Amino acid sequence: MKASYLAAKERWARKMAGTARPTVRSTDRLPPGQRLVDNFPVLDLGMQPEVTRDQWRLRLHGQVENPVTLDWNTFMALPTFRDTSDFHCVTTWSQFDMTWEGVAFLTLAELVRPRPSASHVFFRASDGYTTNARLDDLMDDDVLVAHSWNGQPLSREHGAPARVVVPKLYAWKGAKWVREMIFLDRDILGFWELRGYSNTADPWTDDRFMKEEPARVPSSGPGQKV
Ligand SMILES: Nc1nc2c(c(=O)[nH]1)N[C@H]1C(S)=C(S)[C@@H](COP(=O)(O)O)O[C@H]1N2
Ligand SMILES: [Mo]
Repeated sequence: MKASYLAAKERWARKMAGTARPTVRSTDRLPPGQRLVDNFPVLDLGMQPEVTRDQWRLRLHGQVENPVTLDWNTFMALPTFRDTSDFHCVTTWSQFDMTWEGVAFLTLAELVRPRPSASHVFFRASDGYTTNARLDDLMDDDVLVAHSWNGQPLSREHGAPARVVVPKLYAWKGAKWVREMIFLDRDILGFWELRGYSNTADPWTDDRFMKEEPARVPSSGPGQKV
């Protein structure tokens, strides 16, 4: 097991025990090119699917030992994780101290047990949106599938009933209305990653756009086929 993973897991365990301080990623809390806002803008593809808790399913599969499909009750029966983190959108707004509640990615990973071959995760959402991330970036103490924001259940426009939050990456890496996570042994680009946004999406290095040649956009449907 990687040392970085063990360190993340230890930080997370301290959060679960209620003895941790919020993660500090930089002395300058506002990443380059960002401005602080105190509202919570809505960004989507022009539609906000209505997904009830009864309809909602989260399917985790691919390069894992134990693929699962969680319904709302099974999801809510997993250990609750509450965490406060900063949120950075590539369109240059950031908001500090967002408190999310849900299930830690580390808990979901423990449940499905990624195979050694798993290196990336591809996310699908109910509005057709897709995004992708490296498993190493997800196996961290502040990544979760959230059902609540600042003490209230997520509203429809912010991804109800549940969304992914990956605070250390630009916010497009967190799928609202998430319904599927596919563990892969390779990287497959998601919606914005195919449309010229950076695949690594690191706010601290102003890593907004693809530096190489823009990826080819497929003519039909968002994202690539998996
Ligand atoms: N399903 C889905 N998830 C999504 C998006 C989307 O269009 N569809 N937009 C992304 C982008 S670009 C951002 S900045 C954040 C915005 O979350 P918010 O609308 O709650 O602020 O959601 C991300 N997750
Ligand atoms: Mo965004």
